[in-house]
Amino acid sequence: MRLVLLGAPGSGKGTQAAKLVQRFGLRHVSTGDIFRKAISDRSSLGCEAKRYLDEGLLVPDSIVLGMIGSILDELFSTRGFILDGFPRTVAQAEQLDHVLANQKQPLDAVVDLKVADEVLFKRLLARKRGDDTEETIRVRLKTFREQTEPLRHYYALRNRLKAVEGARSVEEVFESIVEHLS
Ligand code: B4P
Repeated sequence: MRLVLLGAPGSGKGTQAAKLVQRFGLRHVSTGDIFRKAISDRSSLGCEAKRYLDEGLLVPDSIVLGMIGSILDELFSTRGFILDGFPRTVAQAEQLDHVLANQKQPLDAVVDLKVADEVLFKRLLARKRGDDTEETIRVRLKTFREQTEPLRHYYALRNRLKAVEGARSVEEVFESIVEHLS
């Protein structure tokens, strides 16, 4: 199974990805986790990414696209994968399509976790991660609307989008995703 998890910051992509990995034995790639590890390792990627994460902005496509190619290539030998937080822009989605087409391994589904902004705000503030200040959250939600939300249309046109109401308990959201996938 090859999945993308789409959704605003705090919609529960990481939370649901962990459960999907357990249930289906898929490989999990979170670009957010990759950037946070690079920052804690003080690598050159981390130094570049840090200022964007700190400000609530997306890391530029030039950096993401340079980094993701080799990671995607490794995934095709596995029994399936979840991309959590990638793609986040149309340019990233186009690159992913290109790689998937070369491998003749299309996506099975793009799970779109829908959660209202007030709920996202509360969840992110409660999470208390370094990039979860009030001001940063405001920027991240605006960035999502402007740069990532167009992917809903992109994947709907390709008949891949599965919308899931994400403002329910973790277990209810998970069962609803599993239902969409079966
Ligand atoms: P990410 O790591 O992808 O994080 P996120 O979108 O903030 O959170 P997620 O949706 O995974 O929410 P979570 O499960 O944690 O991105 C971080 C940053 O990295 C981005 O802002 C960007 O700068 C950069 N980045 C990443 N990928 C990029 C890309 N491809 N291109 C450019 N830049 C990129 O859940 C949030 C909280 O809610 C948790 O505390 C959780 O416990 C709680 N929660 C989850 N589900 C719940 C539920 N059903 N009920 C109640 N609480 C719930």
